Amino acid sequence: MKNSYYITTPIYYVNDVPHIGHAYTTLSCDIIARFKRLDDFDVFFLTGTDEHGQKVEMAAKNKNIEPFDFVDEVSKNFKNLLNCMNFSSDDFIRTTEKRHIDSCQKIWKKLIDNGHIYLGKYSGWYAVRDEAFFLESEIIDGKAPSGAPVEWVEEPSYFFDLSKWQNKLLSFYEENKSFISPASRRNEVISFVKGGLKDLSVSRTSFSWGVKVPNDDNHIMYVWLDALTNYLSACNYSEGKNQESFAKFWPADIHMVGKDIIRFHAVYWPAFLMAANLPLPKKIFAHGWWTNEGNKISKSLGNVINPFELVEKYGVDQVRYFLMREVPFGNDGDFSNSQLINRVNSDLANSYGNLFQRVVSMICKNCNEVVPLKPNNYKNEDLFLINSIKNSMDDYRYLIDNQKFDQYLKNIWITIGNANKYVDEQAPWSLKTSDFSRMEDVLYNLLETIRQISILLQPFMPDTSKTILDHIKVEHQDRHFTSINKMYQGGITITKPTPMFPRIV
Ligand code: ME8
Repeated sequence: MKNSYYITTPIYYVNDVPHIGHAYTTLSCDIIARFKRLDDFDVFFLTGTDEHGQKVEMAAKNKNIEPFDFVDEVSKNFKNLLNCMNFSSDDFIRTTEKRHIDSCQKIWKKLIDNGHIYLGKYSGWYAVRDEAFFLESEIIDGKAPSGAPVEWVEEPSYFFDLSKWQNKLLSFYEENKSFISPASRRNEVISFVKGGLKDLSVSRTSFSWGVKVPNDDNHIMYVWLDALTNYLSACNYSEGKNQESFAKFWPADIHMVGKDIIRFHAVYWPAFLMAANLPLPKKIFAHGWWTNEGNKISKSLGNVINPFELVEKYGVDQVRYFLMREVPFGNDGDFSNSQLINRVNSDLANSYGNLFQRVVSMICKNCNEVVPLKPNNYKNEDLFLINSIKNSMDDYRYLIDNQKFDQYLKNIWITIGNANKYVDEQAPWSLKTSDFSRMEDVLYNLLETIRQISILLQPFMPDTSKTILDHIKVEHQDRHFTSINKMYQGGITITKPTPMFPRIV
């Protein structure tokens, strides 16, 4: 039986249209999901939309639309992003679905039964933009630490006994060193928890757009308890009889999030789960934030980067490559059109595209469009080239398991660079007259290297890899990672290539 692998994106608020930040988080998950599938895991890749809470209710009100109609409309934009960016998610959860509401009510009852929720009264600050409560001591110049406006809230509320979980959380972080990654985020969370935890308000009464608290219709659940529970809902937590999927996929292998929501995932979520006697996810990875040409991205500044426009302008694999190659995952990054264009022209058009173009063209021109047969013997420089990826598969696995996407790409580009150098050094155009059989061996070795590179690049650039693997006639069942070790079948007829990555002027 295959090993299972469960990966999630945050579920996105439907108060707004998707932007580059949403595309970035989901892209990182798509790459891991595709990699794991090619590496023989049974993958469940979940994304979706967060449709309750005051922020969404207000956005609907501003448009004079009923919340239900509003969320139906906006959540479509997030679904469209999946196609646009070529995301391979297995499920799309919406928090207004019955399966999710049932699952929220189930976990609530469990928390009540286990004695971790009690009724009280909340009075304090609340930031609608962050959907978060703040202590007086956290307020800076009358605002939340994120800069979001806050309002004073006084209302009856149920509380979760978060204060009791401080030591258990700290021991858990200690015993599970990679639970919070990268390390800088781990330190941040540990010092927050060491600072002491207050019981958390987990219901609201001043508005109604949310999941009803079981047995108390005046309250709706706090939107973060509702939202986090999506990770359970999607693998059938609420369905008593049909729990194979839950047994198979829970706990999740990784929740991918932006650094803005680490506290909810690394403090509240494990505490809720422990209190409900449920196993904890294996890892929370918090990536950094993009700015736009040096400025914070915000609607009011009018500098939101629209992923649909970006893909339209530059192409989907170009955008996917740039986002993952430009910035070490976990760090903040600055988006700039000129950098994107540089990357496309130098790494994609000049290096990878050019390698494919010149090798296939030479085969067509010199070998009558037939790929030469596998060589009978190899020189050291041939083996260096054709074995470099084969011998490094465990390194690539390590890089994916540690979210080092830029390093993965850098390593592949070293092989691409070596292949281009091999072309120049072996000079097949002069071998054509001096040693035809050596020219055939050289061209075979190059195509074999291109085959391996394209298999390994599938998670990052699925369309390009498919085009290349189709072009050189690698069968579908031979595109799996175990096939890296199978040598390329020579003797196949191929056609002249068209440029893979047109240069952007
Ligand atoms: O927080 N750079 O939803 P949200 C990189 N519904 N990533 C960015 C970004 C930027 N400039 N801006 C946003 C929520 N993101 C909750 C989540 S999960 C149970 C509930 C990404 O629509 C980043 O992943 O505000 C961030 O965490 C997410 O969008 C926030 O999406």
